[in-house]
Amino acid sequence: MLHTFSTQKWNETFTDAEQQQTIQSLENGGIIFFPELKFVLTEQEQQFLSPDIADPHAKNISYHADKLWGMQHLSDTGHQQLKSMLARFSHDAHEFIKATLPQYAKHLIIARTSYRPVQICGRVTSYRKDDKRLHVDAFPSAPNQGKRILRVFCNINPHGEERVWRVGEPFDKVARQFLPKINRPIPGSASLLRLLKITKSYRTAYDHYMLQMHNRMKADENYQKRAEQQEIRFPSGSTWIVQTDDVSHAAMQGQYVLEQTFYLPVTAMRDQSRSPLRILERILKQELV
Ligand SMILES: O=C(O)CCC(=O)C(=O)O
Ligand SMILES: [Fe+2]
Repeated sequence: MLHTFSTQKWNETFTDAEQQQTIQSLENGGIIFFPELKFVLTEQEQQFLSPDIADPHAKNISYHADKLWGMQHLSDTGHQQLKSMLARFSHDAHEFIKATLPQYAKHLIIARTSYRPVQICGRVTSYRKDDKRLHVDAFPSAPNQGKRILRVFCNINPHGEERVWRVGEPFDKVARQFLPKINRPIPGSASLLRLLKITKSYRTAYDHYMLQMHNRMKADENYQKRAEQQEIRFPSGSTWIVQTDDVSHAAMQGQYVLEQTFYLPVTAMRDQSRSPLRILERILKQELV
């Protein structure tokens, strides 16, 4: 499950053998883990180590295309400084993916950066938004037409608190369990969602099945308890890379994490037959994008 590397620098070079290991591990549903790779905040950035700067209505503080949202109570200067911190993390995470997974580098699409200063444990939210329940990622308003969701997480907790995850069954097993309960997409619904601006791009049949799996996994209390799962504790000062469309996960406890999302076309994979897109297509015996 975890493949551990002793990397300490965001711009470290990886040997050919290590690059083979990282890509293989990731495409087999593993998590690549860097227990000694820290993101060090400047003295000025440490002012952001407080949950009070997060807008309680937003899930996270987000940064993309030079815009910041999901924050509150910041002066103009604070706003700029927090934006710079997220931009700096985004840059480091991108450099790091180029080093660890160079085969992916030129195909990567840089998506949102997030900062999560709120303690997860005890946070109350609707079941669909509740990441304390096992799920595979699928974004309701941002369909990705089969592209992989590749994420870099870094625990920056200043009090040594771990980020505690549960990791569930392999994607193929999750899919075989939930697909039989999911209806086909309603013809015309994807165009309507796009027209009404509910989705930012076209919700393909793939996106429909992924979102339904995400929702049904979270809704199923029995599944949450009974599914095969294991706890993983990511220490503060550690970093991990995971494809969250494929790896069933739940975040149970922890505070202060930075995260960078990338999208990757399946054609950039070494073995695209392992992608959720191709797995769902094999099970359903039809093209989904
Ligand atoms: O915040 C975390 O540790 C992970 C939450 C989660 O499920 C996600 O970001 O997809
Ligand atoms: Fe998730």
